Amino acid sequence: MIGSLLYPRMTSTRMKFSLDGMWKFTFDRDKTGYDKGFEKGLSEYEMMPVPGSFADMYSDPEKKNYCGDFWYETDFVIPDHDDKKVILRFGSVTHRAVVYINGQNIGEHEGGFLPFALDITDKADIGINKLVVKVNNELNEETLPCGIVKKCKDGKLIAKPYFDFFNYSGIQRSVNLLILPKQSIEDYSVSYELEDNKAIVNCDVTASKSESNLNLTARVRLVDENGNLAADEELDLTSEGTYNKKFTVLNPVLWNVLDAHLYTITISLTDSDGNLVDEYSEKIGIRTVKVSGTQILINDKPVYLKGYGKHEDFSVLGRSFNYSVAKRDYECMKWNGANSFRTSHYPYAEEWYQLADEEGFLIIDEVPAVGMMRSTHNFVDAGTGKYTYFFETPTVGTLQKNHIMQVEEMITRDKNHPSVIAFSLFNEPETTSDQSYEYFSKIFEAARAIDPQKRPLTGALEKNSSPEKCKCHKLLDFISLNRYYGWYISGGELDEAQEKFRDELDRWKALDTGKPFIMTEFGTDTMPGNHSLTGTMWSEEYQKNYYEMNFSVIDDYDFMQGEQVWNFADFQTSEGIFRVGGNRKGIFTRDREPKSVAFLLKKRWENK
Ligand code: BDP
Repeated sequence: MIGSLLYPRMTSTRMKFSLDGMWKFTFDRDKTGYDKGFEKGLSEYEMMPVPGSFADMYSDPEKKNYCGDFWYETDFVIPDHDDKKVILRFGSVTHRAVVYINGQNIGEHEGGFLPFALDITDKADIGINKLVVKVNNELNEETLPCGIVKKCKDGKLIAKPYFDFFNYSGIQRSVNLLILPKQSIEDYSVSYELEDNKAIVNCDVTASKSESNLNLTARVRLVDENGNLAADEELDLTSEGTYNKKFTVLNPVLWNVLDAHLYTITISLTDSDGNLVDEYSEKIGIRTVKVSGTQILINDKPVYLKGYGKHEDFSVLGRSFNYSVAKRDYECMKWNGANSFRTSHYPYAEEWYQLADEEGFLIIDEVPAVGMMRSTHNFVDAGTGKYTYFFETPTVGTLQKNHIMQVEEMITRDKNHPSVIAFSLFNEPETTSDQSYEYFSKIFEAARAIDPQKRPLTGALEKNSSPEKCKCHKLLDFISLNRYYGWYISGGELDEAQEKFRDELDRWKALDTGKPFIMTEFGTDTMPGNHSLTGTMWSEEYQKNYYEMNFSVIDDYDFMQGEQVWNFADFQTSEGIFRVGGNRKGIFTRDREPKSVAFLLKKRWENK
């Protein structure tokens, strides 16, 4: 059961205290933390930033690459709060956490990219409390993202991800203490239908359950950007603690691509005497998303996606959120005319979506279902036809449960963002077996059931998922292709690469799926400053020639409704013979300076 994942906000009824800062921290190589009583407090420690990814703090490779258990500790104060409830909310802890207050286990969470909130009202004291978090960053095939752990002779663990990004870990997003009314707003959702000059808004509200809930009245108010009241409605009680109302907004100012218009929504609960019990406010945007034939429609108008596959990745910060980096990234993306990105390969910090809401950016929101092929070089193996029987494993049922849980958490968290126009439920799994179809049909079913806006669902398919062999493309509302013709396939031979790319797209065309396609990944590793008149691989010229070739193909197929190049910026990966200081497919360097191809994209996207 998912608790409230509402973004932590101050309102007239809610208090929020940040617990971010320097926390005590220690590795637990031999897993003796419990013997040493760490859950009650760390007897040995250094200081570590929260939020932060511990790996990039260190000069010692053993620490940077540490895999296993590690612990954090901080003291925090709960102020006197009358009869309110106290919630501890973690933005994300990678990959799993067990939380202790004053030595007592108060909850656990699996999955490193989504928030969780624990009700600690009866488990903590007014005044000072000790908070300890045991974290584990091991990878396996039963949780997301997938990988394995190699155990060395000396007992040391080494993470072997089945994915191509560094296994950054820790308390990577903010931690907040919330003081909320006993009966509070737990969740709300909005969905829209457009008719001439009006929007029909369907609003659902869930309040925390308690006997007196029946007497509470829920209201929703919408205020536009100029401060004008656009709606003020009482919701109907539909069952204990749940409320609904469909109401009309006349002449709505729609949220649009790169033309964002937001309304402030305020949900309130009042008691039978009219006293305010709880209030929650945030910004939403009125817009619809549909797939119609081979087009993706925003507010019933076709949109062509231009942009990036990204990562949360920056020097020193690792995967932790930072407003300045996010601002810079949006500036870079706007500079070259992008309108969208995919949160490859995991849900990002919530602030990314808030900024996209403000900028009019379109997000394909991806769950961390990456590494569903047994390979530490799946980016290479994806091209070779290698098959690893991933979905034929007995433990796949456990993985599926975790996968569904994360899909539900992601959609619950992100459903009200106008920027989120689709959910991506996987990246590059083996999709050629009946088992994979069975596996994913349940995942898609769960996502369809939970999304109030019934947004399009997709998943990124690798090369082995060909038109002839892929069993899962039927599940997708639009088909996302990751293809590296001219890099992993026919690298350095762009004519041959072009032929192969066209041949594959012809075969998809012949299949007549009737659906839109998006290129969700294509790109070449490129060392900035490496120039070559003959355009050899790894040079900035090769990257340009590669994209020119790919664009010439993409432009010849009407069902192609978008291109998201791989990757926005160079990013950190596990080390290996295929990676030079990480993955170099960035259009920008890791410090966000353009490679030559960025100007090519600018020219193309500003005119497309
Ligand atoms: C694809 C993966 C992506 C990799 C990319 C690459 O989806 O995570 O980083 O290839 O090789 O297979 O650059």
